[in-house]
Amino acid sequence: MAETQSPKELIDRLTAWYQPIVDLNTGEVRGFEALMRVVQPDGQGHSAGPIIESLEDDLDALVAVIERLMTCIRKDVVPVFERYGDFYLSVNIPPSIIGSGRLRPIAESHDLVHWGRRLVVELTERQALSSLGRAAVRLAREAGIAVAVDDFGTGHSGLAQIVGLELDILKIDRSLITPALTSRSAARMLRGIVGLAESLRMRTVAEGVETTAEAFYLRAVGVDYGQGYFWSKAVPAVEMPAIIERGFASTLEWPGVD
Ligand code: G
Ligand code: MN
Repeated sequence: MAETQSPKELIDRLTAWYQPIVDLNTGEVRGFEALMRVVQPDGQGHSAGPIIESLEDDLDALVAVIERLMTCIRKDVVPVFERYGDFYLSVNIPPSIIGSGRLRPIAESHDLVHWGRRLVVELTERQALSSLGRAAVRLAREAGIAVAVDDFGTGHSGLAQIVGLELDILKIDRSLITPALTSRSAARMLRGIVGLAESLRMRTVAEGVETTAEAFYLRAVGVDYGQGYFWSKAVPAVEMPAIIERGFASTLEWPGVD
């Protein structure tokens, strides 16, 4: 018999895991993206995407998901913020939450407002360009929280509109990265996007980096940071300090010739 679970039961199963974001020049960890996971009895973390999608039209349930995420961040990340100075935390927050004015009270009740400069809200390209998304960008920045455009390259929305928004970080989708290694026109497009971000004073993060060749190429074209399985999947919070201390410098050294 199939079990049906209430939104609350589904939400209680969620926990946040953290994927490192790596400086392509030094290999140091500059940030983490918090990703919601459902931890299985064998310890594996499965994506919470299907659960969150099933709640998409239920604003109160979405608020409860974000409450849960903030509770995890308060417990997991604030002690790491206190111990290590220089990294940020990215969170995926639906614009409906920010636009309805619910983000700041949630952040306040979890004592996170004070960390505002080190928190980054990620909105997908598609979300950022909707009217709700534009309002959300403004509200997040007014609350002192930085904003990243996620999945850049998947929204078919045109560069011109992104230029009009005040944004801090551009996350370049894997679909723009992989072809750039083999196609000259795709490489030109990637370079153009990096140049645009630079002139808008936005930091760039390459998403979904999986190979050494991609990491070296991205560094060569001037992308700031990378995120992807090449360095690490999302990990449970207890692994964050070791990852910060170790960093990933060795992955960005040219292979030794001797
Ligand atoms: O779009 P967003 O940044 O929210 O996507 C994060 C998702 O991408 C996560 O579910 C994560 O597991 C997945 N992901 C992270 N790193 C990689 C990678 O190197 N390759 C691929 N294909 N997916 C990745
Ligand atoms: Mn994201």
